[in-house]
Amino acid sequence: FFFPKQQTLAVIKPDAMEEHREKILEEIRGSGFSVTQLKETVLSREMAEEFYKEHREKPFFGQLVEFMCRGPCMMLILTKENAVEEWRAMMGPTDPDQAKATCPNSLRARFASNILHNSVHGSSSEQHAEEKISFIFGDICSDAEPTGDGETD
Ligand code: DGI
Repeated sequence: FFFPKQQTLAVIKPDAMEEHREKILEEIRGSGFSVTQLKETVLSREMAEEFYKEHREKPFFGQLVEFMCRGPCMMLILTKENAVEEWRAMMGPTDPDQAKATCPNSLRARFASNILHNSVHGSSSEQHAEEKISFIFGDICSDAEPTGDGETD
């Protein structure tokens, strides 16, 4: 089957940054994803709230936001055919207990501590990917704009 190239947003969450970041990056590259953008950032509370706004009404929203801004995250744009689905498959289910039972090779089965501290994020649809990529990387694109100091291309 042929799938068109697709982009997704991947995040290495604060719990995985110290011990597992390099391993996760290595596995991403080894699985045929191109890392087309990458940046390390500490989310502000406001950004974390906006990032997970779909979960605003959930009982775990407060702890989710707290966790996501407790330290640096690695933000990545991954490009590959069928990237959204393939990255979700590589992450495994949200809950690492379920991941261990059903997808023992997945990143969450190996690196996540619990359903909240679950190491990685991936967009759940192409539309979400587009929205979150411009939310996270929109500033980089505007930084790259000409500064208007007389230089032309
Ligand atoms: O897309 P996922 O990250 O797999 O899962 P999601 O979009 O349903 O939830 C977003 C994040 O919210 C998830 O990665 C961790 C957290 N979360 C989800 N369900 C629970 C949860 N946190 C707690 N404490 N309890 C939950 O049931």
